[in-house]
Amino acid sequence: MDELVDQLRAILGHGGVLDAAGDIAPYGTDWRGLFDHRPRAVVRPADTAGVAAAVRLCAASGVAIVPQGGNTSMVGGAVPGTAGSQIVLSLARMNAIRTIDRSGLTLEIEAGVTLRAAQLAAEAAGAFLPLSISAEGSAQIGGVISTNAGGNNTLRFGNTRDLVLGLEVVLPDGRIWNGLRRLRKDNTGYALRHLFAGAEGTLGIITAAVLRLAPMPRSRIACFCGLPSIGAVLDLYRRLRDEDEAALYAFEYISGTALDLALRHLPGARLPLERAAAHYVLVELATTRRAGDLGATLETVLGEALDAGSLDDAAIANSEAQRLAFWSLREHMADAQKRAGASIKNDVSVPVAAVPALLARAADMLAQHYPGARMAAFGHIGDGNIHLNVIQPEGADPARFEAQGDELMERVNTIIADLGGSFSAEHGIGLLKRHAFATWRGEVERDVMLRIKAAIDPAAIMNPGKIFEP
Ligand code: 2HG
Ligand code: ZN
Repeated sequence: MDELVDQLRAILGHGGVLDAAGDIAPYGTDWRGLFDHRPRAVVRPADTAGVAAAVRLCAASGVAIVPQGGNTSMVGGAVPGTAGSQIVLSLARMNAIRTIDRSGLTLEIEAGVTLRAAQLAAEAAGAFLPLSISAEGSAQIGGVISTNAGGNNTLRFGNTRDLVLGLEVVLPDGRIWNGLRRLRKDNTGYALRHLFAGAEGTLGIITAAVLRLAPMPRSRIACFCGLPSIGAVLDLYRRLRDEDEAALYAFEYISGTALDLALRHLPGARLPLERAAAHYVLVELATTRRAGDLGATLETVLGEALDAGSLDDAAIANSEAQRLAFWSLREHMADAQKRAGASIKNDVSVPVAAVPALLARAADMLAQHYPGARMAAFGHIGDGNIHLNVIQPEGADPARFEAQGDELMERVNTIIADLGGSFSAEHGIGLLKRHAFATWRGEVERDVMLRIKAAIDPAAIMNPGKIFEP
């Protein structure tokens, strides 16, 4: 190991390798604080050739590599699975915006560019990157693609993989696959880019990508609504979708419990409505059309929902600052819940129509088995993706509550399976859910995945312990 670290230093320079305890500690801990496994060292290559050289050295010594971007994984996907023996490869220094093709609407960037920086680069060129997640200020593109992150615009533009036209990947043997094509059509054998997207770094290290952009909307309007029931939330969703699906860029759900926690724990947060409600949604409509009158569309639909008894109250943002304030409340849900104590996160999805059954059955299950635990559900309800997060009872011991995590998740998963859903909608498997993965996926599916893994990474050095149990 010491020899490997010396060799890595020889090729990457002193600034390219960290191994002092204080320097490497943050790379071993995930955002949620669930895992804490120090890597042996952290390498920070500045270019693709540097990544390839580092991977070749690790491969020659049979040492495992953990690719890491912004370290915002919700499932421990980007930290070592064991302490002291793995090398974290940080992509943070590979942060160049390579090219923007304004007429072809594509963006080529390196893996270490944060999602926020990528959005701003697109915007500066007059285009729109239709990908937005709460962690976008820190999450880096390589990790976002490796997770196949979803987020707020999925209902209109798809998940991350739907935006990936091309990839550059360093394979576990150190070869570089240059698949940086920017074609809309390219039916030439297996779509490898889709294999690496969502692979959680287990098949190789994404070093650069070509993303599909969209035209910049000419106008946007955001609205914060209070609603009496979960049925009313779905009713409003269907009305908006059927009125103008192309303009429905986001439809985000926040339960009353989740909103209360945000108001309590986020400094300066306030409810944008006059009265509290049982459920809330944040709607965003946008259009590239010159004549598109989003305000009229929204008012018509809200008026109908009000008449039908599906809406209590609504506030339409009257300035860009107010629109951003609505979004800030939504995007800080995870922070608020972190401050509220130990939480067990269930990032689940079901067919949209089954969301009311999911919430009702989960509430019954929690009342029966975890009295006092708070169900702080929120999320991307238009995709049927609910963050069914359960926060510890007030005043309870966080460690004792956390210890019930696997059992509680299993109980949620039983409901999810019954409703034809998924136990991991957008956060992936990582270290956290790998035990559930084994039972969740059938024999055939798991066998095919393991064969793919073995074919591309026969020595199992690429992010080992993620997705599959060792
Ligand atoms: C979000 O939608 C993220 O804000 C985080 O996916 C979800 O904290 C969570 O459970
Ligand atoms: Zn989410």
